[in-house]
Amino acid sequence: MKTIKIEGMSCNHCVMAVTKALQGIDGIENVKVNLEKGEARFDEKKPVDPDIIKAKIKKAGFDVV
Ligand SMILES: [Cu+2]
Repeated sequence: MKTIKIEGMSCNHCVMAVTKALQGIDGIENVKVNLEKGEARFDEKKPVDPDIIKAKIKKAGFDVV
């Protein structure tokens, strides 16, 4: 399980957007986004480039910190 910190989430709509963005990345599964903690947890079934994750999150309108 991997954990990343995400900035800019303020409601469940944001949580859904981040969840979808992460689920759309090849190799990532079991995505769980925590609004209160401002973080996302997921499993990598194969190594995923952190830059790809950052780019996807950014495209959804949020920042990985
Ligand atoms: Cu929101």
